[in-house]
Amino acid sequence: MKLIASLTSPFARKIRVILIEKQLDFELHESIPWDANTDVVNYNPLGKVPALEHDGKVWTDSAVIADYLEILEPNFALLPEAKLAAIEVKQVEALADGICEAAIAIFLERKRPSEIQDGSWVQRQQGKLDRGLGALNEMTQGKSFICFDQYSLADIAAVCLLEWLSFRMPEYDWELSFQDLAAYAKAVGSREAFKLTRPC
Ligand SMILES: N[C@@H](CCC(=O)N[C@@H](CS)C(=O)NCC(=O)O)C(=O)O
Repeated sequence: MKLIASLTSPFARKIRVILIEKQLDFELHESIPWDANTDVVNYNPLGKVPALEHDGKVWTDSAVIADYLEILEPNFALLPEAKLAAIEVKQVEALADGICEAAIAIFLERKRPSEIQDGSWVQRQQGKLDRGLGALNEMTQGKSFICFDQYSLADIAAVCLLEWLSFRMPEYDWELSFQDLAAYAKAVGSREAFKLTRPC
């Protein structure tokens, strides 16, 4: 099994955490999608990481890959068996991924020369970020895990997002504004799978 990933991608990190939690062996094929000589397009026509090659097929998009791995290795389940409960977990994953996309859009916009940056675009994305973290903060108040008192894909997606924010947008002090979320993320982030994949 080959994972095509960059070491700083929060979406690719979700998959690295899942592979470690499920004790699945994999070869890490590092590829940075923004590099001129990237080979990511050989695996994903969208030119995005992560992609997972296994058994002659290539799976793309972290949510799809997460579903695939859940079927491939049901041990150490990251989704509840009941279908509706599983959708609840996937809903939180979609929220975390959506917040991440908004944050990355801001990060990329800020890399452009300041005179051509679009302030109203950044503001729109910032709204998604603030409201999204507010929602996650409510979901984690006084809780160890987001869904059903159980570690799940929802927690993996949320913590990969939150740690990416601390890594790439340190000026956005989300830990101060969302203290329940910060305490939750610190606890979940102490798991070995997060320590082994933390971007530095
Ligand atoms: N929805 C996708 C998002 C993946 C994504 O945006 N990955 C970024 C790296 S963090 C990427 O490869 N960007 C390259 C590009 O957009 O061209 C997923 O969950 O896998």
